[in-house]
Amino acid sequence: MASYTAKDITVLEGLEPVRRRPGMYIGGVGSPGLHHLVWEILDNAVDEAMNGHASHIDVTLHADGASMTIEDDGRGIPVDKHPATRTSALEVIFTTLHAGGKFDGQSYKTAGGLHGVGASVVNALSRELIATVKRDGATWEQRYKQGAPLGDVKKLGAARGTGTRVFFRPDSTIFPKTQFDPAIVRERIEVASYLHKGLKVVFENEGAKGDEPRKEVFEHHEGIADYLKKILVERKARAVHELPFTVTREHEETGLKLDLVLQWTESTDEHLRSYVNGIPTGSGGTHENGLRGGLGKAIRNFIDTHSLSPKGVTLTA
Ligand code: 28F
Repeated sequence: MASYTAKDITVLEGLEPVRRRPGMYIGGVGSPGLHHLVWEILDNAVDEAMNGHASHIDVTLHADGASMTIEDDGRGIPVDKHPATRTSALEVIFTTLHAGGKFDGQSYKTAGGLHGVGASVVNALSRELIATVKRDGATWEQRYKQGAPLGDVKKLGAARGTGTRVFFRPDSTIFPKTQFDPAIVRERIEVASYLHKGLKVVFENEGAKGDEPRKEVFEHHEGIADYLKKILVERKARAVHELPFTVTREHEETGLKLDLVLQWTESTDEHLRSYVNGIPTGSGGTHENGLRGGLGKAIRNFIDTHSLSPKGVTLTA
């Protein structure tokens, strides 16, 4: 037990607890819980992009309004069989609850969790889920019902490229309402596309909720600088300088990346947003407070040198 520490433990268990007490895993079975399923799958695709392996994500809300397909052009979830369990990695990811800290001695950790971890929760709470992987020159597929595989991983035929696609239909025996809200999905995709510079997300609403079918492309090459511009327009805050202040740094020791944009405006109020790996870190946390503390001097200096004292500043980070 010498090298065995609590943080290395990976507990793998079946999905029954998820169906028995869904609220423990997705917060509840109302609208936020239903949309949580989308965020779990979308986050896995975004993680694959953040790790530098994918650049394009397609999100489709199907015409019935109660099923979705999310696809990335990443490496594709491995389909080979684990020698010890004789089960494919794909099946393990979709049918096993990952309660631990490491996976197979290799860490796939991101701030949002372990790579692929939420997929089994989505599967458990779906009446139908189809995982399709393009990898090693072929297309592979496995289908599930309420989290249980309907068969083995099947090789469907030759394929070009790589990637992962997940179709799922939430289970109406779990969720009283299974209709997704296109506006909620759209907003989440839009923010993700600003936070992850260069990521391209195409959102297709096939016509759910009686909407006209439409496709929207979200891609921002200037990342949070573009987000800041949009926020200024929304808040009707007029800029006092054209270009935002930007800080883009990578920490030498840890490789952690910092991305910061600041804009002074004529508005009297201050506005600050912060994220860690795409997840909002609200007021009162160390990320915002640390930034505020360090920025205080910079702000006072800017105000003094530009004689802006009667007016406020808008800070967006
Ligand atoms: C539409 C949702 O879930 N995309 C994902 C990957 C890629 C890898 C991966 C995911 C491997 C063994 C844990 C590929 N090649 N989109 C997604 N793309 N998960 S989820 O790996 C998971 C680990 O078990 C991947 C090499 N390493 C990782």
